[in-house]
Amino acid sequence: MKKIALLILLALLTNLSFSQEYQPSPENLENREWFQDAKFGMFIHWGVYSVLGVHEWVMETRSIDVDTYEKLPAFFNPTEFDAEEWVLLAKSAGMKYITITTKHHDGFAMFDSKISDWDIMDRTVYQKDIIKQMAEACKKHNIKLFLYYSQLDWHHPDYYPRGDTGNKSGRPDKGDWENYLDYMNGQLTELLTNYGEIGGIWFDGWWDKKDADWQLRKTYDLIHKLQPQAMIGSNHHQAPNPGEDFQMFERDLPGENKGGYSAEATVGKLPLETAETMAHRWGFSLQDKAYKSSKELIQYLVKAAGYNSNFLLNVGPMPNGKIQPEFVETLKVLGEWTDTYGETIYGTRGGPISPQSWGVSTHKDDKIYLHIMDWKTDTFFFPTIEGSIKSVINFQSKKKLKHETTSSGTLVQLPKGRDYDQADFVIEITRK
Ligand code: FHN
Repeated sequence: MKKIALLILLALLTNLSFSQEYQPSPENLENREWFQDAKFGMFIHWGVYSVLGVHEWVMETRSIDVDTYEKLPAFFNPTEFDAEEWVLLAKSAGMKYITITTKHHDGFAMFDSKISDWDIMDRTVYQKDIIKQMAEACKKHNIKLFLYYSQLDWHHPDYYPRGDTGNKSGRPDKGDWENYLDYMNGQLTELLTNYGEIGGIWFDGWWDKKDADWQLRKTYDLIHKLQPQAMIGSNHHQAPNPGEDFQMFERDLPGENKGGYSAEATVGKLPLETAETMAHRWGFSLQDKAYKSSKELIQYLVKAAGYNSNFLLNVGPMPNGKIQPEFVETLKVLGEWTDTYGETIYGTRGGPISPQSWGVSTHKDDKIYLHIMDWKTDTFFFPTIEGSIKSVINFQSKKKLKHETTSSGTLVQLPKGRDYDQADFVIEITRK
């Protein structure tokens, strides 16, 4: 009898550990490699909140209740929106993928959701599926599409018990959490069946209810079943959970905590991504003029690559469907940079020299690229690297750089009179 009980227990445990272990499919692993090679993506925060020109948190920060907020979609009529224009803008900046908000914390679906009328089709005069248009344009121009989905919902009554936010929405103090999870899984099913092959799902908002039973495994399994290649990432600001395929950081390079979100975000082994925005806010904000310069953004992209991470750069389009001219201008400069220097980041991995105060290194095959971003003299020393050095050149001019290697490293003579303010001076080292 005891033996039978033990066997049953063993069987249960084996089954449990089997079901707990997530094995990414070959397509998923391939997508992860592609993702790491891609390096640069465009993040798009767009929703009906753009009408108010404040930011995507306006419902919460201005304490707008659900009934009042429901008046907003009527004003959202982006007649100037041209998905192809956005995709081509991203492409010309050197971006290889786009991650767009399908539903932010206000719960409003920017796609045709049959299981909700809180969506673009039922509440706006515009009545065109934004995600469909983006999916088609991305496919046409060979850009992968990732879908942002907020698990946090300030509108749905069943997002209950409420979390840290969304408590001023005037919803009744009741709700069925299981119902909400079904709704979320239902919308994810729509997103994964109606828009062709997608790159992945970018979750956000878990942090609002850290102790809730999110049943992540069920949701993650559903996604991987519908689209095995789809990479799952969650901006929960923590180490990755089982079932996730990439790890993202908000306003921080992996391992740093300058943005204030990453204190608990231990860097795991999955492909990495860091998200920053072109000004300060994510969603369109009329008053936000904290535009980052093209130099800052180039250096962010390069640093991300040196940290073995992708860079997801955000724009918050205006309610008319246009991306503001300040962003377009900067993206053009980024495009000029990626045209010239793209080779030193795309397809590379971080290292072999760990990030330093002067900059970072990237490598691919027999090449190592030293990205010097802050160095004000004409001689430059780098420590010993594995293998012997065949050549050291100025990546941009392709001219050889005089250098001398000793047992501790190599001293390089940089071009006299170079521009010390250049965003990135790249030394290309070829190994034998
Ligand atoms: O609350 C959101 C915020 O609006 C924005 O979407 C960013 C993007 O990384 N993530 C959340 C905060 O962690």
